[in-house]
Amino acid sequence: SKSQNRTHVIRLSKAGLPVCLLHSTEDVFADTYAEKGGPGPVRTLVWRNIWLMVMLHAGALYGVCLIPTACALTLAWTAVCFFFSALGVTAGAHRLWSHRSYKASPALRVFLALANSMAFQNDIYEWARDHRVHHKYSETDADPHNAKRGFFFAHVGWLLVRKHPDVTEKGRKVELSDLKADKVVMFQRRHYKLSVLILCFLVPMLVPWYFWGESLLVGYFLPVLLRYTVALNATWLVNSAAHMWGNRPYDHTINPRENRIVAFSAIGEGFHNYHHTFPFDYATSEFGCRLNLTTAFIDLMCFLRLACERRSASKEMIAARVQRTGDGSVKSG
Ligand code: ST9
Ligand code: ZN
Ligand code: ZN
Repeated sequence: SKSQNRTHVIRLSKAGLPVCLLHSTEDVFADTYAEKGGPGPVRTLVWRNIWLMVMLHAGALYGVCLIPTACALTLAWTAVCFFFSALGVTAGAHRLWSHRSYKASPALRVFLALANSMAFQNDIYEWARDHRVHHKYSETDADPHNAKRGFFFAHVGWLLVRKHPDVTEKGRKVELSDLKADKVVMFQRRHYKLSVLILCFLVPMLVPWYFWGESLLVGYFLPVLLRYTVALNATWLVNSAAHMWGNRPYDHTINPRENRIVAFSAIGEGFHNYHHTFPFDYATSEFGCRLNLTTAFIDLMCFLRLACERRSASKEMIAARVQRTGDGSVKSG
């Protein structure tokens, strides 16, 4: 279609290399898909997931009650675990593997895959597959966490029911060959359960017990359950809050918004109007490291020669887009 051609030209002149053609349009909104309309398919609740999510959040609340009894080092360790697992999602599954917004050395990819298992948000392959479908079919039945179905569905409800058949149908056509060719991604997928057991549960719990004599109870409820639950909700806020509240300086025709509270809690992932407009930009924002620890991390990795080829939208491209489709609001960098 016309709009896809336009996207192609932009992406090509930006990256310059035909290599990027392979998946260059996989994260760009496709206006060719029409929802079938009429009554939707039945919503099938997955009781196992509902039960696990309720238990997880109850456990996290108990973790909050245990905070006064924890060693200071355990609290610091909980924050460290939050930060590493967040990076595994933001710098890893999201900016590297879903959007290919920069290149990472094998050593960095191994680190990010380990951090990603610590985050326990589905393996990288599944996360990136769902996320490419989210960008391409945003706010339609084929969007795994379609925000048109309300805050709760976009936040966590989508993980508690069977997927809409359009998600799977459209998802099958999305280009994933780059992920299949990535040995680190496929290794993590093959050994996902074991890696989650070790990195999301055992390591965060046993480190405080072994090194400074924290109780296993506190080790389980703070750096494991509370940290995991907070990171999940921070992530989900990008799908719920940042698709509902905030301004739209880059494109007022789409739902995603600029939300600074989400940007802060999701270490840089709340500039969501910008991100859906320029999904290839490694910073997910035009304001670099502002409220954006993930961008600072990727910059540090480039400085250490562990990453390279950061892609970003040019000042001219942004200004032209703001003129053409922005809502005229003051930007929230
Ligand atoms: C979690 C993920 O929380 C969170 C992701 C959030 C994304 C945010 C994005 C925002 C931007 C980035 C911000 C980062 C901020 C980070 C901040 C950090 C502080 N395409 O799924 P199944 C096929 S996970 C193509 O079982 P059901 C495929 O063949 C939390 N095909 O469907 C598949 O088989 P396989 C923990 C697809 O039965 C088969 O269908 N995890 C696609 O409908 C069956 O798939 C959980 O809670 C597709 N898109 O079940 C688990 N999808 O995979 C939750 C499916 O083998 N998940 N297929 O190839 C489940 O239990 C199930 O998926 C279900 C649906 C019940 C939800
Ligand atoms: Zn989104
Ligand atoms: Zn994205």
